[in-house]
Parts: sequence; C-alpha cells; structure tokens
Amino acid sequence: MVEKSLVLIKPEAVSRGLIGEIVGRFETRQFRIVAMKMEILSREIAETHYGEHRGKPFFEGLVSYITSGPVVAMVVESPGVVAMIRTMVGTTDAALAAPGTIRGDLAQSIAENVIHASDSPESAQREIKLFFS
Ligand code: 3AN
Repeated sequence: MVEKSLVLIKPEAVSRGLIGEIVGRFETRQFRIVAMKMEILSREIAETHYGEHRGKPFFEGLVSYITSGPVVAMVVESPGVVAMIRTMVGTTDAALAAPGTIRGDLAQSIAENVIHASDSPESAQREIKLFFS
C-alpha cells in the first residue's frame, strides 16, 4: 500500500496566506495530493485529533487555537512520505526548527507552528479516517 500522511495547514497559516507556499513545497517535492478540503474543525474532532495531549497544560489552548478559524486538511501520498514530510516540517518548537524547514522558515513558536503532519503511518491512517470519513 502506498504510504499516506494527513497534513493540516493550521488557522494562522491559512489567515496569513500561506496555503500556496505550503502546498507548493509538497508539489515541488513530487508528492501526490489525493484529497484536500478547508473547514473549521468542531471541538469534538479537534479533541479527538489531539487526544494524546488531553490533560496537558496546553491542551485547552491547543484545541481553542486549532478551532479558531479554517484549516486546510489534505492527504499526501508517496512511498516513505510520513518521514519525509516530518523532516520537511521541522521540530515542534518552531523557534528551534532548522532554516529550510516549513516551521523554520514560516513560524516562530511552539503554539502557532503553522502545520500538522502525521508522525507515523499508523497515526496517518487514524487521522485520515477522522478527517475524511
Ligand atoms: P508535532 O505537531 O510536531 O507532532 P506534537 O504532536 O508533540 O507535535 O504536539 C501537537 C501540537 O501541540 C503541536 N503542533 C503544538 O501546536 C502543540 N504543542 C505541543 N507542545 C506544546 C507546548 N509545550 N506548548 C504549546 N503548544 C504545544
């Protein structure tokens, strides 16, 4: 089976006009974008998506932030795509992300770090079901 990743362009990136910049990087890398939609996430979807962080001090802020405006959700497909996208995205704390990565070029903080990408093929399967049921 060809590997898939679930990518979210987060609300501040959408409002900053960065959709084209981010999608363009995946197209230039020759990944196939096989599904894409823009929507405001329900609290329920957001809490499920970030379920592993429930109970952490930043959880409420994270859910409020990710539901604060439209996100772009997409499914990106290519052999080995999960690891390649994680490398392109950069470290969670954008302040520490390497230049050349999406976060290292476009973001400054851990709370507003412009993009989510699945951290394993198994997470991708679960997340794709959640967003594209
Ligand atoms: P990543 O998105 O790099 O996989 P995760 O899964 O550890 O990172 O965290 C999910 C999201 O939670 C991050 N993208 C970030 O928006 C938020 N987050 C993680 N750690 C913190 C933190 N210490 N303070 C605020 N937000 C955080």
